[in-house]
Amino acid sequence: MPEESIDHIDFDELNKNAVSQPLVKHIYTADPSAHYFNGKIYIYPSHDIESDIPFDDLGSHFAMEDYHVLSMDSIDSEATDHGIALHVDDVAWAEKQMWAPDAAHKDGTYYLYFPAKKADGIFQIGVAVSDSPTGPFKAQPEAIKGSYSIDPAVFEDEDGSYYLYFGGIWGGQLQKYRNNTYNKDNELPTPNEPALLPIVAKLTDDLLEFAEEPKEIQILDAEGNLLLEADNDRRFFEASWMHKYNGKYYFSYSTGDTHFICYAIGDTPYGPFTYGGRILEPVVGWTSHHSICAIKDKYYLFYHDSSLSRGVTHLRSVKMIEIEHQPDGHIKTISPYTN
Ligand code: FUB
Repeated sequence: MPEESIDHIDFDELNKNAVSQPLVKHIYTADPSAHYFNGKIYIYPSHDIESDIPFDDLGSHFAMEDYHVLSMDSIDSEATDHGIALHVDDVAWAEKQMWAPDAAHKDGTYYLYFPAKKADGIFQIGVAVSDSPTGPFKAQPEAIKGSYSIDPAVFEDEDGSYYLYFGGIWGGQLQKYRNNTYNKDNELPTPNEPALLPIVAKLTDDLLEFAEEPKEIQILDAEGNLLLEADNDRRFFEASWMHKYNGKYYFSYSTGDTHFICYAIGDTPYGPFTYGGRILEPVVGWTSHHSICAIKDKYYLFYHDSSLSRGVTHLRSVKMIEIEHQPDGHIKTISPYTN
């Protein structure tokens, strides 16, 4: 939701009408990546903090330094905060801005994927390992080779393959890359060119490296054309997520400056994906970022908003709500403040 509209919000009324409430209130949390590991819900969010860094379009005021893992015994239980799972000071290659993370589980080991800026100001994605889903996690000494930009989301397919989706424009720096190569002079495409696309790479068996060159995944309109840069209501901005439903692959993402969480449907983890619609209308705060997690036979959207901080865009709170796949495969759109 654009910041200029926040002055007019009656937060007491808005919170009363919200379809869900923050899962924790003692710290600010955002970008929730939720997983159902061994019969329990684990949420891997960003840990938002106050910062005196001036606001800019690159998100410099999102100055997060560590990660906390939350867990819930069931969808109705209180969320438990397990404390610091990883701090930027313990990541040799990273300097600042511990943005949206995700996690995976394989053979009793847990992997935390996270983006951070190096001393040269460039984002890369790292991985840290633990034998517990709540950490503490030990970071690999270097970032994942060939990784770049932000918002890693890991997807375990039914055949045991793991894929890492990533990328985000503006502060996420994706516009600086073409064919996996950085050039500081690269910018966004012009309005009538195809929009930049999210990136995916299959992971190696140890889940620590890319098993292949990262590639773009295509998001197409109903006519089979790539979405254009000017199509701000539908084109990819950041916050990749993948879930599978009824044999189809659902790639979901944020449209950033238009504040929608949208999805596109495909037949393989690599796509192509055809735009399907909106999952979530704009929330309070500039950013919108989510995950979708199957818990027993239902699907839940984990998302965030800035209602607890009364509109401070970098002080967000994670929430959850059930979503519904309709018989034709489309997902019913959620309006976050219409309870
Ligand atoms: O939390 C920092 C950034 O804001 C995330 O990486 C983006 O997806 C947006 O939510």
